[in-house]
Amino acid sequence: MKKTIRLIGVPLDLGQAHRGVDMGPSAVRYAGLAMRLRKLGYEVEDCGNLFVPVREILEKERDLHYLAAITRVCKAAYHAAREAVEQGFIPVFIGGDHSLAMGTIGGITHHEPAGVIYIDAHADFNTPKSSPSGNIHGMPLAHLLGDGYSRLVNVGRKGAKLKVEDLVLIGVREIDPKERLRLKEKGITVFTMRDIDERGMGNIARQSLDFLGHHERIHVSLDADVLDPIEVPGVGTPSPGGVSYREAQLLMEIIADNRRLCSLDIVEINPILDSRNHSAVVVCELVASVFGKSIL
Ligand code: 6HN
Ligand code: MN
Ligand code: MN
Ligand code: MN
Repeated sequence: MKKTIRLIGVPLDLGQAHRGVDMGPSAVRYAGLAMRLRKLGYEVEDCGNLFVPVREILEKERDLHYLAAITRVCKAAYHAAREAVEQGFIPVFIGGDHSLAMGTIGGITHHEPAGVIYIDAHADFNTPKSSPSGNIHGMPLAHLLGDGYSRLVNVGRKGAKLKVEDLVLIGVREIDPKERLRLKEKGITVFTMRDIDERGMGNIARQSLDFLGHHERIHVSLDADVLDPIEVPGVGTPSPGGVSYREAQLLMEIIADNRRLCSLDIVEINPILDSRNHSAVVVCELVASVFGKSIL
């Protein structure tokens, strides 16, 4: 018996500057994610969306980068993740911007540690001090490792949720100057686009899974902007020179074969910047692959 997948929408757009990522959950549902997964033999339960306040009513929080509201949403995501794990579900969080990962990854690791494969054009390793933008979606990994706003570091439970050896980044090609220093100082494992170009996605995928070999459970956090914006234009922070659709498929297939996936975030899809919901459709195909779709 395959486990049941639980879909949880998180229409959060407060971690960055553009409206539209809050529509990610609708775009992904409209692209047919639940049906796609049922066809693979899973039971799928859609829990609807977590509550996220609309940006227009938070005018006063803008200069504070919506810290209080993001903290509340991350707390709700933490509890949803924790509960899904306790009840034996595989939670799939549909964002929303990447700040939600501070909640989901915290909740997934509430009882037991897990390995995290973070797939993103960006390193999301800024602190409020190192960030040139102040946007909180550029900061989730820093907070998960214990640095940044104390409120966000302590979401769900006190302190860091991940250790350096629990995390690999794949697909990175855009890092801010102080963020780069922080990554090096902490010794974070980063596979950049150059690594993928030189050694091929297959090797990078297998090395990442080996690096996390001490974990029984793997959480995947998939930022749609890792894909090349020519193929996936519907993202708020596009970065040229990204992963091709085929490379992303291979990565998903290798993760699926490895059979340790316990939970997933899909984030940063912005249907306003897309055409005909293409980006959400592409991401749904990748999700199907990470859940075991095979060509033959
Ligand atoms: N994302 N490094 C930039 C910043 O503003 O901190 C971009 C972050 C993008 C974050 O795409 O999830
Ligand atoms: Mn990201
Ligand atoms: Mn990104
Ligand atoms: Mn600021």
